[in-house]
Amino acid sequence: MINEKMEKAFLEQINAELFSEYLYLSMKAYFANLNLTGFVNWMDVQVQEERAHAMGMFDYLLERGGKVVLEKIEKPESNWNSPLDVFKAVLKHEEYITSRINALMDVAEETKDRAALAFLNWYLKEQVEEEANVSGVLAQLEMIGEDKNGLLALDKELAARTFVAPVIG
Ligand code: OFO
Repeated sequence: MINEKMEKAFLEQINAELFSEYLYLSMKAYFANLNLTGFVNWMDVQVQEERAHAMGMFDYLLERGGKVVLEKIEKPESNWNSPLDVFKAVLKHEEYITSRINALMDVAEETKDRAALAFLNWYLKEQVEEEANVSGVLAQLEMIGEDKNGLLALDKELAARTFVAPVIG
C-alpha cells in the first residue's frame, strides 16, 4: 500500500498532467483559428500524450492500493501573440513539469518508496524527450521569424507527427 505523502504527491501530479492536456487543447484551438493544421496536429498528439501521462499515474496509484480523488483543473491561457509565443510557453511549461517530476522523485526517496522511484524514471526520461522536442520546434520558429513561407513549411513538417501510445513504467 502506498503511503499518504506519496499518494498526495501523485494526485497533485495527475492534476498537473491533466492541466497539461487542457493547456495543449487550448493551444490546439489557437492554431486551428490560424488555419495552421500541422501545428494543430502537433498539439493534438501532445494532448493525447498528456492524457496518457495522467492515466499512467492514475492506474499506478490504484495498482498500489491508493485512492484517486480528482481535483478541479485550472483554466488554461487562451491568448498568445504568435506561434513563437506559444512554443516559448510550451517550453516553460515542460520545464515546470520536469521540476515537478524531480520533486515527486524526492518524495519517493524521502519515503523510501523504491517502486515509485523506479516507476517515475520513465517520466523523467520522457521529460528529457519532451524538452528536446519542444526546443527543436522553438529553435525553428526563432529562425523563421516573420517569414510566412518558413512558417508554412514548418506547419507541413508538424503535420507528420503521430501519437504512439506509450508503455509507461
Ligand atoms: Fe506530461 O509531459 Fe508534458 O506536461
